[in-house]
Amino acid sequence: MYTLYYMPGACSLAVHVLLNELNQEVKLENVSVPQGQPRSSEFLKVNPRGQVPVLVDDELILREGGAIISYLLDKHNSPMLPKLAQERANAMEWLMFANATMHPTYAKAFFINRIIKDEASKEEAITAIVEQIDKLWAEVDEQLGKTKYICGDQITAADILLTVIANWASYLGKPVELGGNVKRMIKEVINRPTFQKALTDEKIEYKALAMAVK
Ligand SMILES: N[C@@H](CCC(=O)N[C@@H](CS)C(=O)NCC(=O)O)C(=O)O
Repeated sequence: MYTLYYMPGACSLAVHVLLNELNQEVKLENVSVPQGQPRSSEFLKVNPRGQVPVLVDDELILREGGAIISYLLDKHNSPMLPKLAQERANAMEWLMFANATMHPTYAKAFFINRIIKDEASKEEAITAIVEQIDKLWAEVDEQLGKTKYICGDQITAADILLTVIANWASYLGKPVELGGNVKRMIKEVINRPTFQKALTDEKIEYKALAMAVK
């Protein structure tokens, strides 16, 4: 059985949903702590960076979301990560866009919210970051104007991760612009029983659609 170290609603939620999609049993380890408190020494032994997701599969410990997602989808032969070179490259590009471009842009805002105490400076920085986030979602919206899911008719891991990230709007303190195509894709994804089960198990609400402007 897999073990997934997670924090409710974090990027680890995408791995949780994918494990459900793959019909895999998982032992869930919630490692969240109140803000400012250190993570448990037990978890820091598994990941000294203190970040989620971490997936344990027997002897194998994986600590990067992109590696975990591609490992699971390959191992279980899932169409959520295509095999053919060009289709796979396209799916990987969008997965990396979600994980290495969209995700860190939100992370900048969370960092600033935590670190900067001066309200005016904080406001200025967060406004600039939300402008960047809006531009990234506009790119996603344009792509979804051409295809049902980000890579075509087949849902891929990038759709799941983007849907998870969109729900972080509640931590920004400012509304994000989500276009109509993005909202349509998100509705499809959150209506999947695998997504609903993960939300219930992590005890979180999906608020991104209600909070979005545009
Ligand atoms: N590069 C890592 C980043 C993971 C990451 O930033 N995880 C966030 C949650 S979405 C986290 O654990 N944040 C808590 C922290 O950095 O202390 C990955 O893609 O897995």
